[in-house]
Amino acid sequence: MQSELHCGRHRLPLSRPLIMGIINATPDSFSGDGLALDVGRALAQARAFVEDGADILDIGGESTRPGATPVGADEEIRRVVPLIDALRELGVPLSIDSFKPPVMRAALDAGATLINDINALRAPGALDVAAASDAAVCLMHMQGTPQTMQENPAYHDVVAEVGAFLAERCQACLAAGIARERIVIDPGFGFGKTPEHNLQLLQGLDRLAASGYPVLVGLSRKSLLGKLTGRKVSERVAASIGAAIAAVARGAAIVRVHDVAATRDALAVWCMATQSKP
Ligand code: HH2
Repeated sequence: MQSELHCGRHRLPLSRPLIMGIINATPDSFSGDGLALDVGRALAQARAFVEDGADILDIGGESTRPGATPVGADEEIRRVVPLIDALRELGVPLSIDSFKPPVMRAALDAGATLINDINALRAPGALDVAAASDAAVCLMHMQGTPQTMQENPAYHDVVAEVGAFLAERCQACLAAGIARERIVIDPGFGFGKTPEHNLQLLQGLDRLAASGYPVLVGLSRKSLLGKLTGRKVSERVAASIGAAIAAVARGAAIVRVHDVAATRDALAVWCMATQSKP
């Protein structure tokens, strides 16, 4: 297991769970937290996230919820670059949540130091953009595309298949010259998975963590939690915190969340009780 994640000039310790706060520069994100193009509101939210203990801010300009309307690269750049420009002064690593190479490149030029790609750098040119930078990369598993992924997801052994896919993508990154210390993996909860697949992945997370790569988990407010609790998106904070704790207990290194303060408090208690470093 590596001790640090290299994100451009940043070195993030992996001795304690890290919190990635979600900033959605979108009008249509599934959780209803989208800030559209309001840079002022996004900056206020980002500042609050950092004060509340976010280690990374993840900026997205396109919703990837099932069936979302695709957004062109130019529009995505128009949404995220002004935000990255404004958030750079906060001093925390900024992550670009995009699968499009032109968006990745524009975000890196503006100061992002992590590429969070739900497509695991499979788009033509994506690996080259990442390799030409010193940014970290988050490689996520997805079966299908956001438009079709929830139609009929199928696996023989979801943990083994997701693990094999991520291992192949890590190898592709290493072969392209991306150092191990820059790589994060993510099973992609809700991306081409039934609730049962998501549960199996959560229960089998330690098998993915055994690869030695830091594992990022994004379960915050997702439909699995709605299925388990019967609650609508706006009422899933407690379930999201439970999911973050469960993920960290199973080996997750980074949790991607909408509710930074509550997650931080819960993780602080969990870390103390398990004697992880604060
Ligand atoms: N989930 C979402 C978006 N990006 N990236 C990673 N690495 N892992 C995830 O689980 C993940 C992700 C979906 O959540 P959100 O951004 O809140 O919603 P939307 O895509 O509707 O904006």
